[in-house]
Amino acid sequence: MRVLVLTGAGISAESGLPTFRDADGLWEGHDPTAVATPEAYAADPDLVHRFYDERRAALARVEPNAAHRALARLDQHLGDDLLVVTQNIDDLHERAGSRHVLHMHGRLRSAWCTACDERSHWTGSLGDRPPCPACGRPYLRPDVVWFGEVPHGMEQIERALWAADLFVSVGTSGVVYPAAAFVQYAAAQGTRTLELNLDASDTSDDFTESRRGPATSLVPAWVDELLGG
Ligand code: BV8
Repeated sequence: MRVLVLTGAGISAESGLPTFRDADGLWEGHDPTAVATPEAYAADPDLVHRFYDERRAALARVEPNAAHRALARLDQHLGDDLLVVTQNIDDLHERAGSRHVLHMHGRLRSAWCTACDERSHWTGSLGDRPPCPACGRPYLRPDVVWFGEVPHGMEQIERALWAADLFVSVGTSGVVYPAAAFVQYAAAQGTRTLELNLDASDTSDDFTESRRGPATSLVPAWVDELLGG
C-alpha cells in the first residue's frame, strides 16, 4: 500500500502554531500572503525578516501533537511506501519521528544565502543580518518558497502521486497551488482520496471521502483504521 499524505497549517494548529487563515488571518495588520513574497522582501526586508523571526522563535516553544505522532507511527510501518508532502515550514513532523517528509514550501529552521547559495540549519533570527556560515557575507534569507517562487520537489511529488494507492490531505484549505491540484491529479488516475480537515476546503468536493474534525482525533483514528487497529 503506497500512501501520499499532504499536510497544511491545520495539522500544526493544535500545537499552537496559527494557520494562515486563522480568525482575521492578519499579521501586524498585513495579509500573510502579501508578506510571503519576493516583492515584499525587496521592499521591506526588515518586515519580512520579523515575520519569519517571530515564527521561528514560536517554533521553539511548541511540540508535535497526536496527529504528527500518528503519521510518524505510520512511517515506522510503511517506510518508503509513505511520503508526507508538507506545505508547512515547521519541523513538527520530523520532531514527531517522521523520516519521509518533503517540505515543498521550504523550512523555517533553514537559512539560504543569496550570495553563495548555501543553505544552513538556522534557529535564531535573521533580522540582524548575521554572516553566512559558508561565505561570511550578510545575505541570508528565509529558506522558504514565497508566492511566485517554484515549490521544491515537484518531480518527486508527481512520481509519488502517480504511484500512490491512497492520497490523504490533512489540515489544508486547498487554496494554494500547485498543492491544491494534487487531489485532482490523483483522482484523475483513479486513486482513492481522503480529506481530514476541520472545515470544508476549496477542494473538498474532489475527494472520494472527506471527514470533518480536528487533526488530533481524525489522524490517529485513520492510522489505526489503516494499520488494522
Ligand atoms: C507557483 C511558505 C509556479 C511561506 C507558502 C491564481 C490562481 C491559482 C494560482 C495562483 C494564482 N495567482 C498566483 C498563483 C500561484 C500561487 C497561489 O496558489 N496563490 C494563491 C494565493 C491563489 N502559488 C504560488 O505562487 C506557488 N508557486 O505556483 O510557482 C509553479 C507551479 C508548479 C510548478 C512549478 C512552478 C508557491 C506557493 C507557496 C507560497 N508559500 N508557504 C510561509 O509559510 O510563510 S504558502 C502557505 O500558505 C502555506 O505553505 C500553505 O501552502 C498556504 C496556507 O495554506 P494552508 O496550509 O492550507 O493553511 P490555511 O490556513 O490556508 O488552512 C488551514 C486549514 O486547516 C483550514 O482548511 C482549516 O479548516 C484547517 N484546520 C484548522 N485547524 C485545524 C484544521 N484541520 C484539522 N485540525 C485542526 N485543528
